[in-house]
Amino acid sequence: MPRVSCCPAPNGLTRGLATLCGGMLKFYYNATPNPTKVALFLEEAGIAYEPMPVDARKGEQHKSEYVAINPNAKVPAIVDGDVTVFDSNAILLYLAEKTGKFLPPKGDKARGELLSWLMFVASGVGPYSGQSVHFRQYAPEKIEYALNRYAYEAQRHFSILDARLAERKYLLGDVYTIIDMAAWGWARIIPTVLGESGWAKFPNLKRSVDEISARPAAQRVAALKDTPHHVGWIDGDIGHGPAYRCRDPDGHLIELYYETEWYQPPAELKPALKNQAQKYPARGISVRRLDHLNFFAVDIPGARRFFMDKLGMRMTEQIVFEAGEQAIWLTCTNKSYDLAISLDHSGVPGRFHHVTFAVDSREDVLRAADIALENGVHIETGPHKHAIQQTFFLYLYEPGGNRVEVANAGARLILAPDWKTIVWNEAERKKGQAWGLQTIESFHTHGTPPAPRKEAAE
Ligand SMILES: N[C@@H](CCC(=O)N[C@@H](CS)C(=O)NCC(=O)O)C(=O)O
Repeated sequence: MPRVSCCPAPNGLTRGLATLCGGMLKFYYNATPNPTKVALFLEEAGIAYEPMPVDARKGEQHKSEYVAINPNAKVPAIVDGDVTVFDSNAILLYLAEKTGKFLPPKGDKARGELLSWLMFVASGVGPYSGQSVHFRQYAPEKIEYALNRYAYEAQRHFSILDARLAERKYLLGDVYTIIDMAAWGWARIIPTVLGESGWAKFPNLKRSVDEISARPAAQRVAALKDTPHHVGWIDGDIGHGPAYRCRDPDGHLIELYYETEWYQPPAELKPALKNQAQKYPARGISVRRLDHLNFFAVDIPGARRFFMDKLGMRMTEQIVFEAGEQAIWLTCTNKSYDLAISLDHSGVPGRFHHVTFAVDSREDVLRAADIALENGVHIETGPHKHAIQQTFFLYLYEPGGNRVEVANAGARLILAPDWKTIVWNEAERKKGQAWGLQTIESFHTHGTPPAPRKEAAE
């Protein structure tokens, strides 16, 4: 099972859950053949990209913002920094040359062959297959001449690919290249292009399509089509190796990864006992661990289903009012919660609520409040004891406006595999926190980034 990046590391290292933005290659696509071959390349090459769905059924390809990217008003297109590339085969060539991946080994013969087959797919396989689908499925009247003409030409082009693959593993020989990806984009829908018996005459092409479709990258491409959560892979980031990115229903960007860089303390922070991450600094208050994250969400049931059904987390506590679910506490370890999600009353999706650092004792939380007071750090509420999960808490705003919680390391262990979610109702919540402190109003509205209208009234 991959690590969800909201799991705190046992050595106290933050495997921070990244809410990231900006700078990434933008991929404009829908689930049709030309964008799909580019999606395959992006996945095969492990290029991080931001999926930018273009709904052609709603005519989004004709919007002026998109036509500024692709004057041909079709998908796919990419925006890579200040470079914009449209037309699927041009994109494949651009990305292959940029990354040096999925091209034949250097040499004139291979280079010439690459260009010939790429143009063959671009000018023959794609357009004839596309027109065959158009006249079979979309033309308002069935025109026999057009049906036969395009089916015949599509079939003739596929038979040239099939004959080539009878003698070699891939279209250029032993090496898997962008030509195989370009051909795969169309060949995988042969039954749509030629009808149910379409595969009968192309056993070699079928072998190639099946082999490519079984590659993990092609399966991730299928996921792009099948779920709105999929984002893609990145090679790695500070402290961790390759990560799979997806979005929860509110739009928070989530990373899943396994390989972790373990913290090595510098010489002056080496602990006396090696089963401790670093020396106790004996200054201010010391953080024991990154305890949990709290997101705001406008759709709590959607968030619950995503984190439980898709990522396998368990729900230990929950607030449910007559009006619906208000908050959930989820775990992916044995600690009673790693992630909490609260209803955002501002109605703005995808916001951050707080991050919690756990300290050793309740006394440390009181000391943190004194230090905040002395240093002009805004105390939102607390110290007090939570009713839910029972930790001793203090909420502060760091200078950037993000809420930070300092809490004692009081989250309990959930060892029962059949733990039953504790559900709190409205009357119970009206009693306030454990010792009666009412939950402060800003707790339901203050998040980052700010929600302009609601927070102005705060
Ligand atoms: N030569 C272009 C053709 C692109 C193309 O025809 N895309 C289709 C989807 S596969 C499309 O955008 N169709 C919507 C439309 O025609 O309005 C390429 O290879 O990228």
